[in-house]
Amino acid sequence: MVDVTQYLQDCKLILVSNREPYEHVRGAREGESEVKQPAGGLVTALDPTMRRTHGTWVAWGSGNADRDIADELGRVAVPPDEACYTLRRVWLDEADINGYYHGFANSALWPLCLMLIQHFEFRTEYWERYRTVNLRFAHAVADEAERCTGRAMAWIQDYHFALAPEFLRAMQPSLFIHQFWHIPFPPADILRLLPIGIHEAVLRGLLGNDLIEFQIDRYAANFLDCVEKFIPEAHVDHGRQTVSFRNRTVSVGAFPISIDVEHFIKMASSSDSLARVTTLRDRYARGDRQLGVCVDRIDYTKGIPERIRALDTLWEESPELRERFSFIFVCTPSRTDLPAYNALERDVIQSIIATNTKYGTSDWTPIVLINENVDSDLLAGVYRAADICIVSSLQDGMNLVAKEFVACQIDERGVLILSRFTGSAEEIDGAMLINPFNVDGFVAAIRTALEMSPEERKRRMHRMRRQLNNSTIFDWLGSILGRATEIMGMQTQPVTA
Ligand code: ADQ
Repeated sequence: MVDVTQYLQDCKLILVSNREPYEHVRGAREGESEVKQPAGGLVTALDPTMRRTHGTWVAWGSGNADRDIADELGRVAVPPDEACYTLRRVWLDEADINGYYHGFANSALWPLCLMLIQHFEFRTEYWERYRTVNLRFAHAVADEAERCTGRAMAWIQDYHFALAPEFLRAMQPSLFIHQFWHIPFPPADILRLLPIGIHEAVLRGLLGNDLIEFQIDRYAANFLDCVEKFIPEAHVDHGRQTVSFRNRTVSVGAFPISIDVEHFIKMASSSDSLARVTTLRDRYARGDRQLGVCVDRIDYTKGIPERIRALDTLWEESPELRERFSFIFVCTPSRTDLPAYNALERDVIQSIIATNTKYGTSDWTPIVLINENVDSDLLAGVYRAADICIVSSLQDGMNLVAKEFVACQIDERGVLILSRFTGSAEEIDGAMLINPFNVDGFVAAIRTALEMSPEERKRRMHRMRRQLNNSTIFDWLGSILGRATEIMGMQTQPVTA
């Protein structure tokens, strides 16, 4: 494993994210609270780094008992059983959550960056709240930086904080600030759907960073194009991937995120997991029947209706393929405060019921829906049991499900059908690439996957597993922190005459 602490020996890491790594929630009995650690790749990867480097994590205090535990500044030592680092909670009221989080972040920036503009909605009130909350976060980070006796670096996560870097830069001019953008960055013609003045403000906000990390080069190039078009006082160097802006240099680059590969392999190899594989295959893949799997948050970017349509078309056009395979859909509800997400969930459930009614028999369920969040060790067993995994995102910054499936394919029997509009498609070599909008191409890919020989499956999966082993979440962390400290070093070097 890459030792990321080597980069932070004399530098305090102040991490900023919307979600917190530990949430205190009220227990069943009055006065009691319990701690929850939200599932997800980012917390899993960054919590050990924070534990070892004793930094500070600044995040929204979203638990209903969070205030009872924190001090007057919102600070609390975590993990609760073994205090290693500081969690600084930023408080949001209902109007903040509606405007900043559901509003500008999830109803404006999210659909815009994912280029699904039919879902894009801009309200001035959302924008104003987003600004206010970004400013509040910047104040919290600046205060944490001031408490440091030595050097510090602020590392901001994602599209919730496009304005915080500029605010923070004004408060702490010499602080090293960088940001990882988890989702795509759109081309200029899409970004300019934000009102005049707003898209420029988003770009100027981001230019408060010293380094901006994107998933793949194309998103970095889109960002540079947008800056060139909309920020006249900035000078873009496409070759070096830098922007000269307000007497500073902002670097951008591609740093594809990954997963804790070893952890997934370990979960998939466990005896529990093997037992689960046997049960699942007995139930859904007896004889020569095959088993497919899909895992997503129910989000309009994931192409879930498109996937159901492709399966339905396949069973309609090729009756001989009915009863030959079943699909497990592990779909967890997401952003349920937004009407578009509720409507999508209803639509997905109804379409699955309709498909099952149309083709199902007493012995065969075409699509098995698990409509909830499933623990990652259970997920590892499902990935291992499958013969096919479909990732059909209409757009996706990276898509970690594709990597999790590859990691858990210990027996190398599975085929990965992967949308070419994911960041993963540009990294993983060995998947069957699809365009989820092209119904016939999608159907043909599922047909080819079903018919693929065991040797060909093994050959492809083996190649993907080898690549993945060389590109884990720790490699990602190491390359980002390595680049950040390299730039920091150049900034502090004395200028020679
Ligand atoms: P997401 O849009 O959430 O992430 P993805 O990368 O696929 O997309 O990550 C989803 C994670 O949630 C995976 O770890 C997956 O296992 C888990 N998950 C999904 N459905 C689940 C379920 N039903 N039960 C349990 N776990 C489930 C954003 C960007 C992506 C980018 C990541 C990381 O949109 O493009 O890859 O951040 O940068």
